[in-house]
Amino acid sequence: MAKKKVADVLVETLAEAGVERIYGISGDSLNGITDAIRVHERLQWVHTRHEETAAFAAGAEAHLTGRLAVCAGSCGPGNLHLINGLYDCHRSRVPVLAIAAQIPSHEIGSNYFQETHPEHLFAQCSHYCALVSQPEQMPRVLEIAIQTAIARRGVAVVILPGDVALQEAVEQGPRLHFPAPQPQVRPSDDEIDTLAYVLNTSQKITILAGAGCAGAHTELIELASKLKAPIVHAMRGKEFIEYDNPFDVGMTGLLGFSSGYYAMMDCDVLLMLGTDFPYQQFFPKDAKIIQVDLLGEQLGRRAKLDYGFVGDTKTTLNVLLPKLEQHTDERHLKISVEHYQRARKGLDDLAKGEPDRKPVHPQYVTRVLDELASEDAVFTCDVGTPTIWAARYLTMNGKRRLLGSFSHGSMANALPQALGVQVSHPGRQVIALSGDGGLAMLLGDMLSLQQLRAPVKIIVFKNNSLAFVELEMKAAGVLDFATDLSNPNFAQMAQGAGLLGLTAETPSQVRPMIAQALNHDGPALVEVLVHRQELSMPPTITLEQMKGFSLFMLKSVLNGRGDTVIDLAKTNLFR
Ligand SMILES: Cc1cc2nc3c(=O)[nH]c(=O)nc-3n(C[C@H](O)[C@H](O)[C@H](O)COP(=O)(O)OP(=O)(O)OC[C@H]3O[C@@H](n4cnc5c(N)ncnc54)[C@H](O)[C@@H]3O)c2cc1C
Ligand SMILES: Cc1ncc(C[n+]2csc(CCOP(=O)(O)OP(=O)(O)O)c2C)c(N)n1
Ligand SMILES: [Mg+2]
Repeated sequence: MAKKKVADVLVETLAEAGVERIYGISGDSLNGITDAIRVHERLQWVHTRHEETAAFAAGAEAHLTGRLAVCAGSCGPGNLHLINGLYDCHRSRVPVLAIAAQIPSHEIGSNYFQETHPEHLFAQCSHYCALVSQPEQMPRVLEIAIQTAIARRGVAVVILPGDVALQEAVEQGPRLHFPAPQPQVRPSDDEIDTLAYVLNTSQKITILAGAGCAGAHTELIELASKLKAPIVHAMRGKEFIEYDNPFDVGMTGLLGFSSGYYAMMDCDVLLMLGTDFPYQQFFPKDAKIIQVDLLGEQLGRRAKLDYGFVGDTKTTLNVLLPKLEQHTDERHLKISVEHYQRARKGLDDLAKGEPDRKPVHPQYVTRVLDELASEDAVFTCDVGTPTIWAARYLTMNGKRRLLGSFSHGSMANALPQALGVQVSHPGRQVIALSGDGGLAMLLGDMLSLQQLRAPVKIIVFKNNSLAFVELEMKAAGVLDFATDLSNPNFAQMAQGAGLLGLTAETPSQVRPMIAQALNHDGPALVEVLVHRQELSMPPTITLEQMKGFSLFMLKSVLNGRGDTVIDLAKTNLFR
């Protein structure tokens, strides 16, 4: 029998770790690996058109499954292209392994053709990055990378020169055979007693919950019920917190609801659970703040704390709940929930389509999509105004999922993330809410949908501009410039690439066309000609107030129309 090569051991080790596919683009330095995949019975090669797409796609797969996903790039420019997508994976704390192929090992250091130094390049977007320079290191280095990506939830990179991949292996297969550890992380008994005491002796408690509450919905609702506390959520928590939740008062932050803002500002105690909500100006100054997070280094990062505890949300709440007394004063909760209902109604009123009134309101498009999408649809939204529409008009239900580039904030994420979700979840309805700028940025991977038979549905918010940036420019008191987009007919381009392509110009076309796309047996794109200045900025704020501030530094929440920024800092908290 032919001796195994290092590349064979790499592929077998990945398969043994539960990896089903590798996203990437082939190249000379990757030949050993792609050839080993070719003959492997289970591992699949997913060919994208840009390595950045491969990294975003792997991150999306990992987000959905919680398990390791893998991408690869050839030496030099091939793996350099992975970087922005990997930053997104790393910031979103999803376990992703990147294989960065390297130039021939004996040329390293000679400024050889395509030479780069991935150890430096990937250092900031990974927890682990190591060069395999000898066969003896494999599979140990790969297994360390896998363990690091999973345990620290982020990116790990293995750098493998093409010639080393083709050398004879020393070890013949994976070294590690043990089930994934399932530790239970929670504060000590004394700390739980302290936490219970503080909560039992406080009134007007608000919970700020984030993505770290995934899997703890029941416990979170029970907690809010015991404390009579409104629950504000941070954006990445939306998919886990908003549904079946009578305590929901919406999101806070610029894209949030005034109700979320007030519930946080007007509390005596703020209890942060599994959140890294980044905007300091939205935290109360006088309230007592308590934070529980799985990672100790997250404590106090965003707001000054009175108490910080390390624990997994579900495990912590399970030991805390029996120690909590039932609160009975419902005033704070009632005021917050009623405020939320008013804010929600204000937004819902904007999501109407008046027949044949052009251009279409993007809120209406998103509302129709929300109504027509399946019970367990997966949505991805581009950074830009699609993030606003997704945050405000997509309804989560515990089965649906919502992904974006929420922590890294990179444009062009929606299509690549949708691709990764669709390839790894073939039966599921996957919908990308794309900006016209975002779609164009990684447009090449529209072609991958047809090639990979991935029936992703793309909804393009065609406003012929970088509209979110226009908004930021208005907020900063500068005239909009450099934001025009002269766009092609995306529907025709889609048709040319083998997708169903449709253009909706009027509100009355929106529903039938989205329905047609969702029912289409294959990839489809609907471009909707939407209002460019849907959120026209804000006559009530003076230039002087704005100057020097980015939109995100303002202590303000965009109201539904965006025609006023509610300057909450100056508003009386009376509701
Ligand atoms: C254009 C744009 C506008 C945005 N505007 C807003 C806005 O207005 N409002 C808003 O909320 N966001 C907004 N965001 C998103 C924002 O940047 C953050 O990504 C988001 O608020 C963070 O959400 P999170 O705290 O739920 O998730 P993360 O930032 O992922 O934080 C999760 C936290 O939970 C911890 N954790 C993980 N697992 C567990 C566990 N099992 N138990 C306990 N802790 C755990 C983690 O260590 C981490 O600290 C915007 C993004 C973009 C791109
Ligand atoms: C890679 C990258 N480049 C630039 C930006 C700055 N930026 C944020 S939103 C945005 C505009 C997005 O335009 P589009 O996709 O058309 O969405 P719109 O806001 O117009 O709906 C830009 C340029 C970014 N976040 N990421
Ligand atoms: Mg645009």
